Amino acid sequence: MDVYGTPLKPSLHEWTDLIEGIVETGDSPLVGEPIYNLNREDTREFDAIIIGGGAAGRFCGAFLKARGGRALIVDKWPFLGGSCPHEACVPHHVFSDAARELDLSRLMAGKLWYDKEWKDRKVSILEVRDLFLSGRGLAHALMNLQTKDQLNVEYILNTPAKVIDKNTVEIAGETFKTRSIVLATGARTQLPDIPGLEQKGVYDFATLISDLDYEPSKCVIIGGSKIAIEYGSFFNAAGIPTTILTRSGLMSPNSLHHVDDDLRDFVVDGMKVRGIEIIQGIEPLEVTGDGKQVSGVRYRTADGGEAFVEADFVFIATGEKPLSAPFVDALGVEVDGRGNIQVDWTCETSVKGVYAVGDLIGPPLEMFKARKTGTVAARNIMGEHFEWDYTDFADFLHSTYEVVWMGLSEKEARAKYENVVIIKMPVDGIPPEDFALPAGDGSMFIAMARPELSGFFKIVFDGDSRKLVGAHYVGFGVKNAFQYLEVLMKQGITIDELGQVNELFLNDLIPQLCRLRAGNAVLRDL
Ligand code: FAD
Ligand code: COM
Repeated sequence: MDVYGTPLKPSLHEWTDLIEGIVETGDSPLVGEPIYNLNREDTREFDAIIIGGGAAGRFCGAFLKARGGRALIVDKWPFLGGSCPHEACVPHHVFSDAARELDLSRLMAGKLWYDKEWKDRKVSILEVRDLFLSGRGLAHALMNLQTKDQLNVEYILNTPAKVIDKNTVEIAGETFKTRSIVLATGARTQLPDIPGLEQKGVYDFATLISDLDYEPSKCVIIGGSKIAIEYGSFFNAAGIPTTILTRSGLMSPNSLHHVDDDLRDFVVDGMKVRGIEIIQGIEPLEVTGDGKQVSGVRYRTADGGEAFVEADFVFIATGEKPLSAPFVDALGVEVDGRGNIQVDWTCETSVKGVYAVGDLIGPPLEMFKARKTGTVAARNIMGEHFEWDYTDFADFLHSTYEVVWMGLSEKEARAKYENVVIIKMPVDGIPPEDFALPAGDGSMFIAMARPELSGFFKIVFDGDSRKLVGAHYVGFGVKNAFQYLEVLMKQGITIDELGQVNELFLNDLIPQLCRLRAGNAVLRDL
């Protein structure tokens, strides 16, 4: 199918039908047919052919085009945007919104207009999944429409690309020449090496969306990743008894950096309060079952014994592995022990003129890194020398709360600075059930009904320079604030400057508490 050169054609809704015909129903004549948005009259060589049109590849193509270059994005799916709108971040946020609503309903059961039945009610996770599916087509369509009609980037979809050499790519039997190649094929779930995974009842984030066809009644999660916490919190909030089996501790330094101990305790204790069973230090041995349907998980316990937990739903959240093998074979690009393609800070691989971006180059597997590495590769391909170090960044996850952190944990700050000053809520020494703070925006019901669950707040200063060096928050609605606060922190913002910020919500704790202390010539904890 050729869609090039007809502005706003397909329309948004035509794109939706076209994509859904291929992805959802599989009854479209376009199944297996490439979709060409390609200017065949343009005889210029491509500056880059981008293999994979997810966040990393799409942003690479858009930036390169904006810099005056010619980019061609190729994706095996019939839409751009990749895993984020299809099966990863977007459903994750739908599920986390559901978890938050459900948690509030349970905490408020019998109060105000919340039925007292909410306490024990089970809800359908299929319905939440289907709500996501009902909106997904438009998100896919928007990606295709925006990239074609607003960003004017050429692409070929619904067909895989095969790299022949560093200047040649084969797409649907046709050979295309290019000055450089950008690899952006992302990552998939790394399945543990244990028997029983082929049985019905074993899912990951992707097959949960594509395959789940029953309402689980008992869930076991294998793994301790962010996804384990996020999806586990959702399943549990939906009323499915949930057990998390994890090798290392949840939110451990192995998987996440800069996590403050008090913040971790608040999150993990909060999950336990809500009934999630968390078993740490285990080794999964087998997903049991009759060969057709799972019955549970057998695992080695931390003390070397064996144990079994029953389940009709096993969710794998053991991390992801990059889809790099074809490029090692075709180009000989260097990878690390996990298969992550090795790049320098310009995103160039060990093969000159070949770049790699997004999840394919390893952690952090986050949208900001995917999109920005795409633009980093584009800048360098277009002649600008541009380096970006993405190893330090503000981070977040969801439990039934939004959990956000940046900069140094208290422990890290104490190791680095002599005079560390901490401002935090709740206050040490007062029982949390007597202390309805932080009571951030969106937590007011919880603060009044269950003060001890209202949230957690800590900011960390170097008392000598008065500079902010870390911030940690559990509550709602702070991701936005922290993404800008991180920039200010990196620029060296002080407690005095933070105290000058005008708060829009009365309990925005950073400005008000900084203001209360900023008058002190010698800073003190609060
Ligand atoms: P992808 O989006 O996976 O894109 C790769 C593309 O390559 C795909 O479109 C695929 O079809 C294509 N492809 C593969 N092989 C070929 C081939 N041979 N030829 C052509 N095309 C090919 N990050 C956040 O920042 N916030 C979140 O809330 C968040 N939630 C997440 C929730 C889940 C459950 C998961 C799994 C991840 C989440 N992430 C989140 C991470 C985020 O989704 C990824 O970091 C991001 O999508 C990676 O983008 P990418 O372009 O590298 O890869
Ligand atoms: C967003 C996908 S869901 S992309 O980053 O805009 O391509």
